[in-house]
Amino acid sequence: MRKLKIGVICYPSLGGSGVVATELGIMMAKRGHEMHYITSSMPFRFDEAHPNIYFHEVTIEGYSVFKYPPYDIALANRIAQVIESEGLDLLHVHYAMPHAVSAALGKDMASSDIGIITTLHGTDVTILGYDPGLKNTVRYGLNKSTIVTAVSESLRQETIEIINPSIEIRTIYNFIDEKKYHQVNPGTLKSDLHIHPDEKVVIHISNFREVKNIPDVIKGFKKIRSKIKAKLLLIGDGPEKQKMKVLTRKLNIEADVVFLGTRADLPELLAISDIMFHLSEKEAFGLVLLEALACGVPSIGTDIGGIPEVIEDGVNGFVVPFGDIDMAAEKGLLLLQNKELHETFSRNGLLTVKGKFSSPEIVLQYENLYYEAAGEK
Ligand code: GMT
Repeated sequence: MRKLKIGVICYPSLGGSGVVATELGIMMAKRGHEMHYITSSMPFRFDEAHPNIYFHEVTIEGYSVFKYPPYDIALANRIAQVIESEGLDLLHVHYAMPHAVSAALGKDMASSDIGIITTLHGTDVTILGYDPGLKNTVRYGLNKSTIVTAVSESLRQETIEIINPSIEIRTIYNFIDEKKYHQVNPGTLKSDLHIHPDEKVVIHISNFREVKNIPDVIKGFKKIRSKIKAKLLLIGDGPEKQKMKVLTRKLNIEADVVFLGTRADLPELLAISDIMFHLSEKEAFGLVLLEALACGVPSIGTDIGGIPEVIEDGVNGFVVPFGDIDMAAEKGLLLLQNKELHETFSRNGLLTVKGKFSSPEIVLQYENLYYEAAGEK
C-alpha cells in the first residue's frame, strides 16, 4: 500500500502520551511513512535525526492584549499550514485537550477533508472530562474526529460514561520499545547507589503528581522495611517531590529512600530492582508497569483504571485495592521473600509483553487505522 503523510500533535515533553506518540512515530517512519510533528518544541526522543520524521514548530507571540496567549489557535493555524504545505493524508492527535479541537479547527481552516484520529491517554477524560468548564469541549473534539481510540478498555468505558460521545471508541493498548526495555546487565549500578548486594530494591517511577499517590508507596515500603532490609528508589520529578522528601523524614526512613530524579537509564535501574510499587489513584494504563514487565520486574498496583489490564493479578504481579497499604506491603513481601514465585511472575511478565502488548502488533493496528482514516480501506 502507498506510504502516508501523517501530522502528529502531542505534548512533546516527558510523559507517557509523549513517549507513545514519539515511539509510534519512530516505528511508523521505519515503515516508510512520513511523520510530521506539529508541536511547541522538538519531541524529546528526536534529539537524533530520524529519516522520515519532520518537526513543525508552533510559535506564538505574547502580545500585551492577550491575558493568555491563545496556543490552541496558534496550533490550529500551524496545522492548517502543514496540511497544505506537506499534503498530509491524516492527523493523529494524542491527548484530546486541546489537540482534538485544534486539529478540527486547523482542518477547517485549510478547507481539508483529511481524517483525524484522536487517541485518549487518561486525564484528558478522567480529570478534564469531569470539569464542567471543559466537558463539552472534550466531547466536541471527539465527535469531530474520524476515529477515536483509548489506551485501555477501562478508559474506553469511562469515556463513554462521562463524555457520551456520538462516535465509537476503540481500544488500542500502549506498547514499549522492546529493544530498549529488556533484561540488561546493570554493571556496578547497585553498589554505585550504595545498596548492599543482600538488600532488596523496591522501585517507583512517575511524574510525582498527586494522582500517583506516592505517600502510599512510601508508607507501604516502610512496612516492608520493618521486616527485611530494603531500599526504595524513587525515580522522576514533579510537583509532589518536596512533600515526599518531608514525608520520608517524618516517617524516619530517609536513610532507605533514594530520590534519583529523572533518569535515562531506566532498564538498568529496573535490572537492580526486585519489585515495582505503583499505587495510583488514577491511571488509564501505566506505561511504567509495562516497562517493568519487559525488564522482568513484577509490580504491585492498585485496582484502578487500566492497571488491572496490565498487571494480571497473581500471574505477573499483584493488584490491591486503592489505599490498602497493608495488602500492598504484604504482597510485596510475598514476592521479595519467595524466589521461586518471583521468578515465575518475572517470566510470566515477559510473556505478557510478548503477547498482549507486542509493539509490532500494536503498530500494525495503528497503521490499519491510518489507512482507514485516509479513506484507503
Ligand atoms: O493523563 C496524564 O496524566 C498524562 C499522560 C501522559 O502524558 O503521561 O498519562 C496518561 O497517559 C499515559 C500514556 O498513555 C498512560 O500510561 C498513563 O496511565 C496516563 N495517566 C493517567 O491516566 C493518570
